[in-house]
Amino acid sequence: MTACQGSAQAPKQPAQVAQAAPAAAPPDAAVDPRLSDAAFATWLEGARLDAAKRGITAPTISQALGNTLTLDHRIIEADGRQPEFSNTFTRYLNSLASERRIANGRAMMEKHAELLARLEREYGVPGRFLVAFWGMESDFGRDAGGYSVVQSLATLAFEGRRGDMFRNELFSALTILDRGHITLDKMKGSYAGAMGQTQFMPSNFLKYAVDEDKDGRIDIWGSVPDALGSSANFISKALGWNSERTWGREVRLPKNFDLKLVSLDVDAKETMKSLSEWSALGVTRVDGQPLPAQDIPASVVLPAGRNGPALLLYDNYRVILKYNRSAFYAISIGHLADRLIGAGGLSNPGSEGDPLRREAVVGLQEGLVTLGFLKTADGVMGSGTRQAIRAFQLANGLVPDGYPSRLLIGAVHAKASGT
Ligand SMILES: [Ca+2]
Repeated sequence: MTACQGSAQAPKQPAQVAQAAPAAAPPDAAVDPRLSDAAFATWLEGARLDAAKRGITAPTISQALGNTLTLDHRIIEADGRQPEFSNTFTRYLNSLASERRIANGRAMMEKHAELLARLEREYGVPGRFLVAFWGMESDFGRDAGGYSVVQSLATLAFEGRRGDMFRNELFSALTILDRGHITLDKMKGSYAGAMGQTQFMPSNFLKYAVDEDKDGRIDIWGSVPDALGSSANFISKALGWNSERTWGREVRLPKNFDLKLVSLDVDAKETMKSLSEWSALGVTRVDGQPLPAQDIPASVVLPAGRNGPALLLYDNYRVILKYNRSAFYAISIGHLADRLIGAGGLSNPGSEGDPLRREAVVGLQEGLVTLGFLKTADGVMGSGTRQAIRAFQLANGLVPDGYPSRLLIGAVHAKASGT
C-alpha cells in the first residue's frame, strides 16, 4: 500500500498492461550531465547532511548513503515509461483475479484463518479483503519486488520529478533502518520504493505498520502477521473502512434503464442513490431477487460498457479507490475478496476484447478535443475521457455508456474529420 498519487499509491499503473518489450536505455542516458555519477555524488553529500539534521544516526547514514550507493538508470527509465496499452476491464480482471490467484488465496484464507479472524476483530477489516489486497500487491508475498528501497528512492529523489516526495520517503526509509526493523540488504521493494508484502511506502510504514507477532520488530517483508496486521491497520485507519458493509455487488439493470444514471466518476453525487431508490428503478440482484432493503448509498458502474457487467458499488469501494485510483483495481479487489469465500465468477463476465493501444487512445482523445468535448489528449483512459465520451454520445443520440468501443472511436473520428 503505497503513496505517490493521492494517498496510498505506488506509481504502478494497474489498469494498464505493462509495456511488452521495454526499449533499451537510450545510449546517451548515462552521459546526460544532469544525471551523471558526479552530479549524483554531489547530491548524495547534501542528502547525508540533511539526514544527519533529521536525526538519522551516523552508522545508518554511512552504511545506506555511503559512496558505494549508485544511481540505478533502470529505475529512471521505468519511472518515465508510458504504458503502451489501456487494458480492457475483462482482461484486467481475468489476469489479476485469475483462477490461480483465487485458488492460492483460498489456501491462504485457510492457512491463516486464526490470524485473519483476530485481525477482523481488532481492525474491522474482513480477512477476505486483506488476502485480496495481499494477492494483488505482492501475489501473497511471492513478488514483493527485488529493488533496493534506498537505491530506488535515492535515484528518484535525485532525478527530480516528484523529487521532494521521494526525498522524504528516503528519510523515512532511513528511519526504519535506524529503528532496526529490517537490515539494508533485506529492505527490498518495487522500483518506486513500495516495500514488502504490503507494498507500503516508508512514510506509511512509519504511520501504520504494526508488530502483530510481537517480536519487537515490524517485518512486512518476512512476517505474514506483521504484513497483514499492518495492512488491516492501514485500511482501517488511513482509508476509513466501514466494517458494517461489503464493497458492492453485481446487479441486473432493467431493459429501460437510463444509462445517464451510470457513474463514470464515483465521487459524482448526482449518480449516487440509496439501494431502495435503485430498487424502485428496477435494479435487482443478478438472480432477479430484490436488493437488500437498506439505506446504503451506492453507484451503478459499467466498467466494460453497456454490454459488460453492471455493478452496484458501496462506500467501501470508494475506500479501495483511495488506495488506488483505478476503478478496475478496486472492482478486482472486491471481486477477488468475494471469490475467496466461495462466490462464483461474474454472471456477465463481459468480453475480453483487445487492449487499446496508446496511439488509439490519443487519437480518440484528439477527436474529442477537436469536437470540444475534452481539453487535452494525455493517452490515459481515465474518468475525464469517459465523461467526454458520454457527452459526445449524448450529443449524437448514441447510448451514453462512456465506453470507448471500436464503433464509438469510429464515430468520433468520422465527426471530427467532418465526414
Ligand atoms: Ca514482528
